[in-house]
Amino acid sequence: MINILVISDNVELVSHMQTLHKKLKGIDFKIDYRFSVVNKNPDGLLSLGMTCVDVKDTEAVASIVNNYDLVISAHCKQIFPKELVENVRCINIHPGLNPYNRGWYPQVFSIINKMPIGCTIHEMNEHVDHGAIIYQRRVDVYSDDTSLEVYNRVQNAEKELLNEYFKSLVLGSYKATKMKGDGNYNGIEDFNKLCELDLNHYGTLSEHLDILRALSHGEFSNAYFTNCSGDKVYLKLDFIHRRMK
Ligand code: 0FX
Repeated sequence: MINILVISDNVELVSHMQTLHKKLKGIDFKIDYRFSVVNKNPDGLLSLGMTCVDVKDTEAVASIVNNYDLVISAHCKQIFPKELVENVRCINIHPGLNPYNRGWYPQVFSIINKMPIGCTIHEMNEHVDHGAIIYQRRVDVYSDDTSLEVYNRVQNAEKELLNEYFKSLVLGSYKATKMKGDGNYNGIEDFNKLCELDLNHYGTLSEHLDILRALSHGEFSNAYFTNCSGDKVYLKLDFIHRRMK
């Protein structure tokens, strides 16, 4: 029996993975789903039958190591500790094309620094988004994309990889390849810094459009400046397309 634990804070990925169990026909397996304890809004995950786990808790880690053969992290809000990744096979589904823009919100940084973007399924080690690469898929970025369009394209690519390789991931029948270099990493503090617009920043209009579209993601309030009354004023880009025919 292969015992699998999926730890995810992403409703869409979990819903998708739950449709893939049929791909494991003929394999003796059990899959449990958990969300991370730091998730402040787990309603959607609770409605998928999930319960919570704290991967920073020593007893929880020991229990995972003793009871599971494979842990799949699918957009988990907690970073897995060394004790977990070194004692059970852990793989991560990451919304970025490692080693480029590892860490937070890869597509935001790719829109600005033009590094490739896509998704990566990789073995986990103690560093963030860093282990050997199992499967990857690159996606395009267009000049009229905001962060949201690129993110949706990345998430579709993640689902495609899962459709194609779920069985191989469960069985461990893949060849993982060491990353070519460490690439670069962006933390949440880099994202927060980007959000605080510097109104004296010099650059081309194209560079400024890139910053604003990278920080535009549906209903999220990201980019802001502070007005003369000391209030934060948030802004985002909304592209309107007109066909010229
Ligand atoms: O599932 P996910 O892409 O993110 C999760 C975790 O929340 C995150 O901590 C972890 N690093 C990642 C691998 O998995 O969903 P999300 O809703 O947190 O973010 C989705 C996108 O939404 C993100 O790429 C950029 C955008 N976003 C998100 C937040 C919270 C914003 O533009 N502003 C925000 O404040």
